[in-house]
Amino acid sequence: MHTTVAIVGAGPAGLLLARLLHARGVDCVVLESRDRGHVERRQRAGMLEQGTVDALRDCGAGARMDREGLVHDGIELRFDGRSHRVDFPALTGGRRVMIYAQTELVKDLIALQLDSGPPLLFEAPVTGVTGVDGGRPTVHYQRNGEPATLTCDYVVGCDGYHGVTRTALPAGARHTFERGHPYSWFAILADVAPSCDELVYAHSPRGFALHSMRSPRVSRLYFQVPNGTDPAAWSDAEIWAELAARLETIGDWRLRTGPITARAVLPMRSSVTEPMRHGRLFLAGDAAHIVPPTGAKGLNLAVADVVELAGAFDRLFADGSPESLDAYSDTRLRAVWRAEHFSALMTSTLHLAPDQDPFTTRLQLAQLHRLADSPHAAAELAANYAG
Ligand code: RFL
Ligand code: PHB
Repeated sequence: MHTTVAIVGAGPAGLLLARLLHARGVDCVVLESRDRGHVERRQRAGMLEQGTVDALRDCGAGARMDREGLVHDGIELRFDGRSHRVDFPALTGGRRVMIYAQTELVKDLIALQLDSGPPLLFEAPVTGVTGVDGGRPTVHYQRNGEPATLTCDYVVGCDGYHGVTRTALPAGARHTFERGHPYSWFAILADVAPSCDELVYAHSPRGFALHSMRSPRVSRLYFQVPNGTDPAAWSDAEIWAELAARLETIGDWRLRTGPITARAVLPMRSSVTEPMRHGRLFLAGDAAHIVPPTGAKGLNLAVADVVELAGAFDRLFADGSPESLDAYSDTRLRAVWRAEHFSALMTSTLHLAPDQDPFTTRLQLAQLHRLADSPHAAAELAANYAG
């Protein structure tokens, strides 16, 4: 088999890139290691920036998102007995965000792809990529347990943090910058109407909590826990009590509770691999960078990478200009590091480290009061969050 662009991984980055290339008449093939059901059920992100929403609409994948997604105009910060709303449209000249689950976005993109898109092969794990320094790279993968190959002009690694394409960058040409965090997120999905209209980010003496949602009937909540926490060790009642203790810190606001349908403990990681290109191999999304979820940037960065890449391929194939493709890594790394900076700031402002001293807690509260009292500081947060 031969194609122009081989895409490794059918997460949001790989699926959207395939759509964008297909719309521009560029031939591609997507290889995904897992089966369709697994990819469609993986619970992950939920907050889409305006730019992500626009990209999905532009490629014809926005119809269900526009019907079922929840448009939000702000977030609430809760700290020190105080509540402060950050109003995105007012602070950013009209930008808004959309709550629409990554699972649903992935289902929409897969349906489009199988209906009218270029080939998408499930259960086709890629084992390696060779020849990216030469003119014709080869992607090695497994099909029904047998080795198979796909030759191509370019390879795009959209295979996430645990993928294999990153290792095709020679060790001497690749640098990965990484930081761990001393806490994880306990994540739950619950069949209960959200207790708030917009997302609530809470700094509390017991640690961070976030109230998000998936629909008018399904809530998504997170709270920080020590690394290594076993999600099965908490009863449903204990989970709700902990969330209530962290979120019910203002007035008579009460947390609604209901049946918990999914739970997981997610370790947090910050990681950037440079460069995002080597020869004919490009990296996009989590394959190149991971951010802690506090700033809700992971999925949005993955989408922005492939929008940039699709435009750059278009300029190469349509009028022979390689400049945008050559600039891809530098262009995206600047945006990636800005997002790492924002995510690190949100994370360190809202979470309590295991051995945190009271001075640091006072500094966090000073930062949060400043966000609430200074329109300038709030505008900076809004611009970063809404994208
Ligand atoms: P994905 O979604 O990880 O997709 C990568 C795809 O590549 C496949 N793959 C391979 N395919 C073929 N051959 C191989 N050798 C392969 N190895 C892997 C995988 O099966 C998969 O289908 O990366 P992508 O497309 O870059 O999308 C990025 C987003 O998924 C990610 O940034 C966000 O979901 C991050 N993230 C969150 N971000 C938020 O903004 N808010 C969240 O609440 C949030 N929760 C999460 C998350 C990421 C998580 N991971 C990666 C563990 C929760 C989790 C659990
Ligand atoms: C989510 O809805 O899953 C979500 C929202 C905002 C975040 C992280 C996760 O910062």
